[in-house]
Amino acid sequence: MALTTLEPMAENNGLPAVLSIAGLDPSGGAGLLADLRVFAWMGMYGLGVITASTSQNTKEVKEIQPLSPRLVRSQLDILLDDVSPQAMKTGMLATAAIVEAVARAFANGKPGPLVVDPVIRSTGGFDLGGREVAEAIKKHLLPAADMVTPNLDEAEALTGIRVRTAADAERAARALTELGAASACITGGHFSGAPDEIAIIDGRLEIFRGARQGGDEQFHGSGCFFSAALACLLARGKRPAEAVSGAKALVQEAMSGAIKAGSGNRIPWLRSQLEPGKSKH
Ligand code: PXL
Repeated sequence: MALTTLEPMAENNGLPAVLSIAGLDPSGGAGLLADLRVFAWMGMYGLGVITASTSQNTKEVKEIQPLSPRLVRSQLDILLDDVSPQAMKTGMLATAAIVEAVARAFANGKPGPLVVDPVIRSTGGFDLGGREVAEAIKKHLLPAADMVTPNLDEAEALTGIRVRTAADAERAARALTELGAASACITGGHFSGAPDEIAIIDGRLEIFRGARQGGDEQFHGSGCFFSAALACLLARGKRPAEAVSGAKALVQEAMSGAIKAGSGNRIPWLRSQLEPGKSKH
């Protein structure tokens, strides 16, 4: 069908819009490409504001080139002037100045709930913003966050609390809410024991129990997947606790169906979603 014969999309054809503000990982395992894939799997209309390009594959990150904070802000402003996402997430913001630019864009209100995935370092240990970004997130972005989703290292970088046990995680999650996030969920994938998520939601401790997938295997982009799925469920109007447990179930399913795109870490994949050439509808 010729494009010109298409009807204009009324309210995105009923699809909730979700925005990711994140970096580009060309391997598609993490960052914007991974988020957009999760959004599509979950029946969302995906929007993306890019913060940085990286050169990397499934094995290693080689280089990062952040965009100017001005260009990140300009992408956000023109987009939000026209389209209203039902939820948003941030991933790699790369520099303190970009964190500030994004936070300032939401200083006078947001179109929908915001999930902050405080990306600071890659699983392989590459610096994706480091201490300066952690400080800027803490100071500028947490107050705008409806939910912050750090792993153990990120929780420690944001709060200064060394997180090894569930009790440490509870203290760190509470500290994150005291720093301004409405809710905080510490992702348990890096716990040495069970991969439980430990959250403070509306001031209450909530523990989401999980079983470990693939032994000690590290996946590329599981944190991005989790926060993207969480944003989609919030966009659908789920309450925060329901959204966390739904996102956890999805990331576990995706880890058990993970694909090996290169010779590095496997990438979470939802095999129950559309298969190429087959429609569920
Ligand atoms: O998984 C964290 C992450 C997020 N965003 C981008 C990344 C990575 C890890 O490498 O490259 C763009």
